[in-house]
Amino acid sequence: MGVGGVGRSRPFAYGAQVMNDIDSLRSETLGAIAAADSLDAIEAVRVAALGKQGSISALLKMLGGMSPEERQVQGPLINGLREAVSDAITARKAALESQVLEARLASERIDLSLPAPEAPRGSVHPVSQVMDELAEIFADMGFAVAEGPEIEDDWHNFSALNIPETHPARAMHDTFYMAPRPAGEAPSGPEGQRMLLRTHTSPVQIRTMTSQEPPIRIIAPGRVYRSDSDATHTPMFHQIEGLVIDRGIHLGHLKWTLETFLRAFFERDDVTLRLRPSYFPFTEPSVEVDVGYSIVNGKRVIGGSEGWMEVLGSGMVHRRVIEACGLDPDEWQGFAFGTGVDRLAMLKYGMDDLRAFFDGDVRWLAHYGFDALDVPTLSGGVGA
Ligand code: 2NL
Repeated sequence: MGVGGVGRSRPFAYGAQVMNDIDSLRSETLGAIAAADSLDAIEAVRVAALGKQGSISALLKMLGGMSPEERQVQGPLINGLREAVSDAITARKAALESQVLEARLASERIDLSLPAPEAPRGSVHPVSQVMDELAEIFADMGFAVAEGPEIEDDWHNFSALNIPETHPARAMHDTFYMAPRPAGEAPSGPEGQRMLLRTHTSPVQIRTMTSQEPPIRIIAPGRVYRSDSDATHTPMFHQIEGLVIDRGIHLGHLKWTLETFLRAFFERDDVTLRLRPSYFPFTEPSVEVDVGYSIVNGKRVIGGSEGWMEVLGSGMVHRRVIEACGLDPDEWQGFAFGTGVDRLAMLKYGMDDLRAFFDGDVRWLAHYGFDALDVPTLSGGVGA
């Protein structure tokens, strides 16, 4: 007979009948407990015996209908049965639980003496690493990092920088313009200006000059875009520009700043600078900066004096640019500079193909990338 059927099928009968029931229930239930081979099975036995509709619960309910004398005899017997079954269930459950745990421990065991598994790891792109190095070097000289939109308007990218409508940099082959709106629709930018992808990070400095009071000391690193693509040019590349605006700023401040920056970046004290007169619409005078290099194992290395290599463009901020930003050029002067981050990375870390920078080839990244924990700091060194 099934354990679950005991309570329901038995007619109420006291005395010898009840004692009979207790004995057979005890052996049936204890047998079922011993036979239960899973936690689910033991739970089923518990519900059938001790649950609301269970066989032992039915016996306990019968106590209420008995005479006091009979209850005094049957009560301890039925309660004894309930306790014995309950204890047996608890013990069996504990045994089954430890069996389950043993099985898990056996199947999930790991050998902690094995070397760590080789997991795929990312690396920091040389461009990101160099940007972090530049931010660290300039932060030490009191420069903040400024950022701005990559989609710009004509005024911030060109007009404010004294670049006239006829300047070749505005020509279609250099600048990526946003598609013009169909006739009759609202113009894309402020005051009907055409929007474009910034061709340099100078508009970030324009935005800083029009929104902050001088003195200003900022660097503006970021992506820039030009419609140009060959072995040494990619349509997107990275630039960093620097800007200082204060009273009484002159070319000497510019030269010291660039010299200090280049010596820190290339981690050599023998970096020498050569300033050559040049032309940019936004600076006057304008200077191009060369650094001395030497040849080691057939490769150019910054430092020494075997030749000169151009690394930067710079100059004193043109008074028309200062005026365009709403400042009085007789009170405020400044210098600015700009250079390519990708090229700086190539020079410092000996890479010779610019296009590999943007291929996303994991083998190249594994070779030239940096460990995520190798954060450049001035105290720990900004180099590799
Ligand atoms: C180069 C030359 C340069 C600047 C960028 C600049 C910015 C403002 C005002 C004046 Cl807001 N000048 N930037 C000045 C001189 C040179 O970059 O060869 N870049 C790759």
